[in-house]
Amino acid sequence: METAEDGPRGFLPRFSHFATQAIHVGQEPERWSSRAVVPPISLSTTFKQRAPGQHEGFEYSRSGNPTRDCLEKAVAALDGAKYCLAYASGSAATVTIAHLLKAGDAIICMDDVYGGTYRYFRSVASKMGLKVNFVDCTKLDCLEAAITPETKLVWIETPSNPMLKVIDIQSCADVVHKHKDIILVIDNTFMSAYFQRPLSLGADICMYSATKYMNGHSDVVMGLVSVNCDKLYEKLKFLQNAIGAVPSPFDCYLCSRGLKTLHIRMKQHFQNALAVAQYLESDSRVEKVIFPGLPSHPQHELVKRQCSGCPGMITFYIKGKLEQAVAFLKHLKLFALAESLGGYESLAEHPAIMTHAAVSKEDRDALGITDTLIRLSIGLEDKEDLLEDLDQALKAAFPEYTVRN
Ligand code: P1T
Repeated sequence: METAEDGPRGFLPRFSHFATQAIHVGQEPERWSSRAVVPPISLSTTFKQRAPGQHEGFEYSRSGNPTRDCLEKAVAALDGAKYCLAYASGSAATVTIAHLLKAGDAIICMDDVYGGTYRYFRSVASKMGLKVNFVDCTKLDCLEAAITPETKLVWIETPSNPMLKVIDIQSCADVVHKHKDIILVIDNTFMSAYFQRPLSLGADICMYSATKYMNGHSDVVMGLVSVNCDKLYEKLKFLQNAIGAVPSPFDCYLCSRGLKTLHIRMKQHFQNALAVAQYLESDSRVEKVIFPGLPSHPQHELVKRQCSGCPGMITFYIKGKLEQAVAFLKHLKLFALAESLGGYESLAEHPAIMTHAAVSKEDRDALGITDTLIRLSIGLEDKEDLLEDLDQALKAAFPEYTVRN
């Protein structure tokens, strides 16, 4: 289904030079006296100055670190951005961005977001005097109607976690930027830099939980933020140092390494996820499948216009009740029952009990995060093995059932 130049049929063409940039930008051996081809891990917390205030760009490792700098330069290139900044986690990046605001300011947040983002906005930021309004940003008129003179930030995840709603970034940017002081943030965690470039579609900030696809190996917790605006960069850089939620040099090294294969991994995640989504959609033990790469997804045409592919995230409703959902999850053998996503290994989880437990029952019901909703992160295993595992877990959940495909 892929052509070398254009990627999957009907989707946005691949971004040019992506793989070359992932492998080379920020990693030039000439940057180090040893000319090491693999960037060294710079563990020193402090850097010797020639005279007070005279240094090679690094003073203290919280304010700047050579290994972090390699990673930030590479990610900026991959996002088509001027700057990138790394933080200790995706959540730390969220908190740091929220510090751009002051008490009394208001945030509009997409109604369906990662449970931890919801928890931070609802239970923490609100205590610091920030007003937060959760809005379904797939509906532009709802977004427009929610904007008040106090609104200073619009926070969007696309596709959203866990309902995989797809939001039109360009149209949201057009609405938001009618007002000159509002910052549009796109949480690009699910798509990764490989499939979606929010800054080129009008977003002011592109952020990631790099814990997911960007690192891709489930061994680093990290956040990344890319911007083009000099002023915004200066503020976020100041906050990176002032708040101090920075990643370790070793984690920066690992994430740089993960990025080198992002383009290969994302293509395979997409292929595997498409096979799993098609399988689930045709199975009578499954109520409904949500995967933006399927024509049945309500924003399938938008995703093709906006992205060059889809990641390995699938959400589906199993038939029956909580009992069937739990039985299915308990019987999976290859898929690990675990939170998180975007690694090479396949994971399954129950959003209502796990990742989105912090979302109020009322909000969960309104969003459709029910007892029978299951989220899959499709990894890079052989797809036949994934399908076999899903099938045997479905059989265990429905022992009396005759499959009618
Ligand atoms: O876990 P952390 O690196 O702090 O990132 C938080 C975060 C931000 N944005 C999105 C879209 C996310 O999915 C996450 C973390 N999500 C999970 C742990 C999860 O299982 O959904």
